[in-house]
Amino acid sequence: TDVQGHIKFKDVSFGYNNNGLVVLENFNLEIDPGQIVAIVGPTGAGKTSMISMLLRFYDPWQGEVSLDGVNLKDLTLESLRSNITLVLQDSFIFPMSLADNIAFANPNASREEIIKAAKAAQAHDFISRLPEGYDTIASEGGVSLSGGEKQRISLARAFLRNTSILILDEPTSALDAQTEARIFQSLSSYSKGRTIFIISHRLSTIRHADLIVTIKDGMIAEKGTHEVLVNEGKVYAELYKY
Ligand code: M5T
Ligand code: MG
Repeated sequence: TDVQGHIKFKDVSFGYNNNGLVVLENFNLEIDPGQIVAIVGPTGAGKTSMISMLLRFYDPWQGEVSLDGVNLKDLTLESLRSNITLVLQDSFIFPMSLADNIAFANPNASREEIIKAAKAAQAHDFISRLPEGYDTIASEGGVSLSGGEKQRISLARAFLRNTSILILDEPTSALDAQTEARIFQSLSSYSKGRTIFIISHRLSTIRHADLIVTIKDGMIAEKGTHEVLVNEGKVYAELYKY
């Protein structure tokens, strides 16, 4: 069940039931496949909430989210989630070899494919420097990895999973700016025929995204390329100053 990756939020209103507060209101966004879309906004703006609806961790109070023209509610969770890969800030590393960690969702992947994914995630160099390389056992009695190394392992895992939709929610927060920029370059070639969402507070990283969307007060404040938004001098331009 391969999907194109055409995503649409239509008149979505959403909040969490614990406090009744509205997080997103009249939220409208349409994304074509093949785009790298950066989601930007102050902390608490609703960025993670928005992508949580794509995986149906939560459903909208009103309006609908659709994939290739089909309301997400009309898809099985299994088919939806088999087409979406989500990488979060806190990466999960299993107590097994680094190769098996990267191939966790693709147990039949070849060593070549694993290395290719690791290279794209800027993980290949540090893995190669370990005495046991890709056969190094992570954590629980094995080697313990730094936060940034863990993030790169989970990015490699995500690249290898090879789904039409990839969502990165601050997955590079522990990396230096240069490594993050290199990963963004890999993303550009990886993005062909896919839809990629990237949430990052480091705006230098996402300035080359095809589309930058800023969220403020539960709504889309503006969208466009870096150049356009800087010139508009509103939310994005303000965030970009710091
Ligand atoms: C948006 C509230 C949160 C904030 C707003 C996850 C979660 C969030 N909230 C809840 O009430 N319950 C929850 O389970 O919703 O939060 P967000 O979508 O997490 O914001 P963000 O991703 O833009 O912020 P950040 O800090 O990751 O940049 O009012 O309290
Ligand atoms: Mg968040």
